[in-house]
Amino acid sequence: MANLELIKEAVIKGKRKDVPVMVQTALDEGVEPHVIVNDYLIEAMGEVGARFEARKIFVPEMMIAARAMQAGLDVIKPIIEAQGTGKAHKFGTVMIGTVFGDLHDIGKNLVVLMLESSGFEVHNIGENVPPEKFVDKAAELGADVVGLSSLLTTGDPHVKATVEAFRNSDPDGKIKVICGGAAVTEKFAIDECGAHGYAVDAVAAVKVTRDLLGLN
Ligand code: B1M
Repeated sequence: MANLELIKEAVIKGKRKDVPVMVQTALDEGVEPHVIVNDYLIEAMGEVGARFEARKIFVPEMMIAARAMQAGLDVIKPIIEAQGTGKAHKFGTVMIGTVFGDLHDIGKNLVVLMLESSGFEVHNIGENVPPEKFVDKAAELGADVVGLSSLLTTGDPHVKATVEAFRNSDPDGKIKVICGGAAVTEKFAIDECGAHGYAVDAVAAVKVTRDLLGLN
């Protein structure tokens, strides 16, 4: 039986070649993909963050760990996609990006994956996205829901400015705006920025999206 703790350790140490092999072994042994993602890959990044904060590791090690995590996720992605509802393009169109000044993409990409496999048409507009690009792209794509991801507390003003830009361009609130990411709280997103929704993780992002579109 695979020792799943070793996957976590391998991500923390940035073993990009070993992680996919270990993840595949765990899958072959019947471990559920969401267990590997939530309990080991995401946990590993939490530990990486803690070590960075404690100045035990620095940006290069954090980057190497992120690549190892991504390599593990790449093994799991097709399985989660295949488990999807197969009803893409029927539930609604979601557009998602990481706010201006922020280059973190792993969590956002997980949210994209979960939404896609839950039957939404999802447009990932990338990272470091300024408010005006959010607004213009949402109009161009005919988005029903827009997701903002923010990992840096320095991104707070950009989250606020982006939500505000939607309130100005769409005063009736036809486009629902959801915020998430480690830097955002429900209070900040909804009470202080005026977003329609907040989601703590990728699973919650699907639930909140469904709620806002009246699908639950
Ligand atoms: Co950075 N980083 N980082 N980083 N990084 C954090 C976020 C940090 C908390 C680390 C720490 O100090 N403990 C800290 C922010 C502190 C703060 O603002 N309070 C930090 C910092 C400071 C920085 C730099 C400024 C470091 C520097 O240069 N001195 C720099 C900023 C660069 C920039 O963006 N301009 C930087 C750079 C980097 C790397 C490039 C090295 C790398 C990112 C690689 C990449 O994304 N491709 C990196 C990493 C890996 C991290 C940590 C360790 C891990 C992030 C991650 O991928 N987590 C992170 C520490 C941490 O989070 N514990 C840290 C796993 C991922 C699955 O979780 O992204 O939280 P997360 O996503 C979750 C939820 O948040 C949620 O669902 C996801 C799945 O459950 N979610 C949403 C996310 N978006 C959502 C959207 C939604 C709904 C839910 O709706 C729309």
